[in-house]
Amino acid sequence: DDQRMAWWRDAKFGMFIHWGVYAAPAGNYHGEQVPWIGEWIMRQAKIPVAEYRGYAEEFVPTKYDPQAWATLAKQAGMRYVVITSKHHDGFALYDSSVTDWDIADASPYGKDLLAPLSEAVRGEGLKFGLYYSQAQDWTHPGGAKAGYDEGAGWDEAHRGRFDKYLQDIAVPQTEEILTRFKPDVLWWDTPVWMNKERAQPLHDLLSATPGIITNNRLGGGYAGDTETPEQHIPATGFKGRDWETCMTMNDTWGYKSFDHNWKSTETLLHNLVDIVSKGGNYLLNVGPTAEGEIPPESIERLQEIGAWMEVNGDA
Ligand code: FUL
Repeated sequence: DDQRMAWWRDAKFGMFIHWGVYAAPAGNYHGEQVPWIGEWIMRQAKIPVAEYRGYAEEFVPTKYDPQAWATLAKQAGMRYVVITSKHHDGFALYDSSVTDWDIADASPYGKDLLAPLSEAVRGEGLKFGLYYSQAQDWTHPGGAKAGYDEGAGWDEAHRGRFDKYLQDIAVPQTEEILTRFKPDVLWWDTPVWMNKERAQPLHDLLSATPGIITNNRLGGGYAGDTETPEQHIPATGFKGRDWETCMTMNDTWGYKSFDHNWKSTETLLHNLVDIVSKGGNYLLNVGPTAEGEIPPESIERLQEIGAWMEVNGDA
């Protein structure tokens, strides 16, 4: 296990990428600025499934330049990249064969976004990881969570059995992403209503994937490899556990047009040093636009971090 974790422990610093259809509304719905994190807009504004699907028409990342993203991460001193293969809205950034709610079938862009990024990232010598929202899926029946009954949401279209959703969508998609993109990390999230039995098939898929590193958010009592403090730095590290703080550069993971609350480069560097001194990793987020651009404020900060790394980094 020490051998499996070696690259990750050595990495210290990674890029998180939250990218999907929510970047099109960018926090705005019917002329209103929707509060809170941008990738939750569908849930926050209770947007009906059929209407939300329409945003895929506007998610057309013609300016997507995976090589530029890989170079940016590399030059900032990051050693791995983790991108949302599917977030809570259920939209896949690759051509999934189990649904048409994906970039290839639902967006005019019409082709996979993940393989080009994995090639560019790995070409720079960095590791490539995938985030996958296994427990929340606000598009496929049975996957919505709205604090109501299991399998019910804010739209009739949500009605369905959670177990059926897991079997029809989450398990086959996990299998797809593992075999197609061979990620070095599988980053689960928000294990609402997961239990041992439900997590088991997903856990089994990972067991059959040598070398893969996973976090503590599968649910069902599976500890995974890493603790995942979110948006904060713990006072001390975790005894005997690997850990990674994930954090936004402003106040949202997914792109919002009106979030200008950027942390300074100085703060980001202090965070990195604080985390690394306690034995953790820093997974710092960028939220690209629907056109496929990382916001200039993020690029600027990553470049400044890179300049600091040139003097103070170890590679
Ligand atoms: C959370 C999610 O609900 C957020 O949208 C984001 O992905 C964050 C990293 O994890 O729990």
